[in-house]
Amino acid sequence: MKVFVFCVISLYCVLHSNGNDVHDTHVASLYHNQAVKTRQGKPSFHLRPPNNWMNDPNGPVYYKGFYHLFYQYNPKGSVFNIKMSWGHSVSHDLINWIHLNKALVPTEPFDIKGCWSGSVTILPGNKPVVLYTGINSQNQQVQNLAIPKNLSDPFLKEWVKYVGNPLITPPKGVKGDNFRDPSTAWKGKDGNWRVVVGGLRNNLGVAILYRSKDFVNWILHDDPLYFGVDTGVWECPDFYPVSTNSRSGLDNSANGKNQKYVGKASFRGHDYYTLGSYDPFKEKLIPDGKGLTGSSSDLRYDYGIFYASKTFFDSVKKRRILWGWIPESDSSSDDVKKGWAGIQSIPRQVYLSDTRRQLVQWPVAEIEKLRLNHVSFYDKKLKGKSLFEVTGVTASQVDIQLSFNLPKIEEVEALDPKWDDPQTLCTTKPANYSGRVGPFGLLVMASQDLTEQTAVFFRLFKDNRQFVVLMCSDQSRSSVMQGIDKTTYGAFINMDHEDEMISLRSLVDHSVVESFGADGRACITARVYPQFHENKEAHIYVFNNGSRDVVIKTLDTWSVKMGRGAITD
Ligand code: DQQ
Repeated sequence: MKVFVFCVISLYCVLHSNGNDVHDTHVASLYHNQAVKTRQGKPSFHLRPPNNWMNDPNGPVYYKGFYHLFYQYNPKGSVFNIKMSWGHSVSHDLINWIHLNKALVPTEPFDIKGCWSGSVTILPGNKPVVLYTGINSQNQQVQNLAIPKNLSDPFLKEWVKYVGNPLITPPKGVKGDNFRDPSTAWKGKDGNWRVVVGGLRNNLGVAILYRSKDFVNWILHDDPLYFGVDTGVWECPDFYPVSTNSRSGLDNSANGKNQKYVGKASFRGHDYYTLGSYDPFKEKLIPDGKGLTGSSSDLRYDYGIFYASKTFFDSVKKRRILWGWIPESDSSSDDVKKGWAGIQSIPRQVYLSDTRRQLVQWPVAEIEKLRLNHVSFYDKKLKGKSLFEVTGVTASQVDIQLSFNLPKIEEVEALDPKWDDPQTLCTTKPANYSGRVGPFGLLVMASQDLTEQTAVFFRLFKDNRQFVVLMCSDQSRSSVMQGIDKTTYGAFINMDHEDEMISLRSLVDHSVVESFGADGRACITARVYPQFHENKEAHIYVFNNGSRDVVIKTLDTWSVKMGRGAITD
């Protein structure tokens, strides 16, 4: 019976027993009829393997009808171990997943101590290849190549490591344990491939550039493509063009007129990016601002818990999609008890904002296929110091979207110039700290008596005649349990003069709360583990703890059903 349940739920057996029929309608209806209840904390529509530890997304790519996501995976348990493998899942719609066998495991002297993060590049003739970091027998980080065994297999189940590995070893000035995570490669006008590898060189965080004619022989470029001072080692660099006049994505090798570039690096627990222009002659990303410094003024993909992300160009739907690792914030011993740790974010479409000063992120439209039970209303006044419950949806698996009218700027408090760190401001002014306009927003994963609650909210300020919105995710009361990281997160959102309202969307999936402020101009992801949820259903409230009334312009919410391939008990 257990084996049967595992087969139905993971789809593993569907794939391995009846000729890869992933569109099997019978199995699909089994999924769709499942109750939305799962064990406490276990997400239902976020991707993770059936069990064990997962971290970074690796090599996302579209190939012959399927999206592939590889990921850092410890097959031996639910805690990190350097001897990582590449887990592998495929999907025809980014939402319903099939979990496959591991794609790469440590076997050779050039990766015997671990197959670490890397990327996929599609070579001419639609040939995907993997560049990944191997931890070699001397504990050095080296860059390796792997190719699919059978290009006619749309699942790309088997991968062959190149016999000439490693292709790249740590250059001068880079220690063997500070050199990793090759990016997707791009081709310059000269026909040569380029790739960046993260590292630390002479105390600078660096995206180290290599060039190659044949993808096998790589030549170091002396200067990094971009770098950061006082940031520590860079992990998982990502470099790609974005269109300046459309939301469509661009191929990594695109080099037309209307584009800017994104240079991203993961360090000190966050994913920072800069926008800029790319000088292909000097091989330099020239940042629009100060570049990457790791300070609170840097742009971040997500101001909560989200790391080691990677993007890819979806050549079918012409969009760029971002994945990030969302770690747990409970303890390692909890993870051992649970038997799993780490999930992937909902894939997010990324594009340049109209101001061209930042990126905007929005959950891929496919997630809307999982929506059930629409509840909505419009133009509702929410008096100061009041709240109401949103009913009619399953509050632990919910997609909730609302917008608030902005008041007259005269009504708003001035932002003190000393308040330059949004996370500190959210921590000192949490959800129960009343202001003039705000805090207002959502209480999610809340117990009925509100003893446990996660607050995602806005607080409005002005800087001269311009609105500055503080967006917060306050986990301080998310659980009565101890041993959980309940850090509060915050971000500033610069509003445009024309803005008349501010929107908030939260995707709540048991222990995950992914929130998108101002149509995706700021994102905050949190993990929460309320105790009540072991036995009772969650509640969701809209609240206003400011002294002034606010007006909810629109509220739309849906229960979210389980994605096919989601893991339950
Ligand atoms: N995780 C991988 C490394 C990478 C780090 C190891 C980032 O390749 O630098 O699992 O989370």
